[in-house]
Amino acid sequence: MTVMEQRGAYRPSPPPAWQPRTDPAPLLPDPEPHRVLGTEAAAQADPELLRTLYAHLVRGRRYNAQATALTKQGRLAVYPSSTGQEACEVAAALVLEEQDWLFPSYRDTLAVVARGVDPVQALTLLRGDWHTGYDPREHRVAPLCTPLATQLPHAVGLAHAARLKGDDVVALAMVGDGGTSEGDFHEALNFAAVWQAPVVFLVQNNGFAISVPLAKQTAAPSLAHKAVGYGMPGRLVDGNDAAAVHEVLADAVRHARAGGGPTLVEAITYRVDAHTNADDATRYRGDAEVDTWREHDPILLLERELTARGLIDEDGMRAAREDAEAMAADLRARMHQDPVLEPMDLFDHVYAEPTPQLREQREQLRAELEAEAEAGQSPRPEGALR
Ligand SMILES: Cc1ncc(C[n+]2csc(CCOP(=O)(O)OP(=O)(O)O)c2C)c(N)n1
Repeated sequence: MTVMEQRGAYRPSPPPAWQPRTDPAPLLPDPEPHRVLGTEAAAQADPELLRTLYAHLVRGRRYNAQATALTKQGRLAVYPSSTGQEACEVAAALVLEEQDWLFPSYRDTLAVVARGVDPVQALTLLRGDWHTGYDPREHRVAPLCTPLATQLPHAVGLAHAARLKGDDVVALAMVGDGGTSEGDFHEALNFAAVWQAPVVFLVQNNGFAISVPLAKQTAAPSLAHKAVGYGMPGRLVDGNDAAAVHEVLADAVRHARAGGGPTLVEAITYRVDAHTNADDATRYRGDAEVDTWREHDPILLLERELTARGLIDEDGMRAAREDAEAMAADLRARMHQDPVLEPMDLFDHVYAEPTPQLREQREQLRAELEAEAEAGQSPRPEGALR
């Protein structure tokens, strides 16, 4: 018998212990991103929700424009605009209950503000201050996270701990398409699924990780497909359709709250502005591509729906713009006031118990500042030293 004949005769049977753990079919994302606006499903959407989403979207866009202007005026060190992605930002904040937690990345200031954080406090980090600017516990919003994807294991840990304690808490963690290539993404999703932690992962696929397009980032059929490998459902949604993003995220939050475990949601969207004010996007993409996405703009899509259903008129749209303008004027005025910074704060909130080295450095700085103050070299405000 030839080797080929022997192989042909060999009929392998599965090893005795093997059986599929989960049926992958229900976990697979639908082939098309979920859409609501402009479809028959839009008739079912709650008019109040659509109006609320609209008001937040218009405010969000104005906030991005104002924050970008503040970088040019030297009031902000850097700003990663989310213009074009407002639907994801706003929906992520609005689907959560008060007791839930939001874990944003550096691009998600709008979600942080929509969750109720003061618009100025939300910019503290990007202003170059050394602390978060807001109390994460007050609004249940973790610090805006600059290292890619590290917020994801934090979200899983918090959600898992809450579940062990019997607290009704869902964590929603936001990440970019580039962030899905990080080890932290893998570890977070793996643990979340194994522990069935009440977490929703929202990937905003905005096409780029700075200059790296998605095609160079991953060979996966979609980012939502990655969910299946971890044993959680993957969902695809049109990230510029605020009603659709809200619906898909709300479903995922409900599922997590009911003990159903985590979900990975991929929202297909587009970053219309450059990566940050320090980036020149014309070096890696053309205007034609950006223009195509401008036609699928989240505010435009919602405005068309609201108008078609007679839920908003010119006056309503003007009122939303005026409200956004007032918010921007307040932001501008407050951001133009110099913050009172206390150098000694540098050592706070680093460790629960400061190390001997930190204590030593702290005393060294205190001595230097006191010497400066005695020599009259430091115009620090009264009471700044402690
Ligand atoms: C661990 C880590 N590696 C590299 C960087 C540098 N970096 C900052 S933003 C970015 C691109 C991230 O792209 P994506 O995750 O798609 O998010 P987006 O900026 O598009 O929102 C990179 C590589 C970082 N911040 N953290």
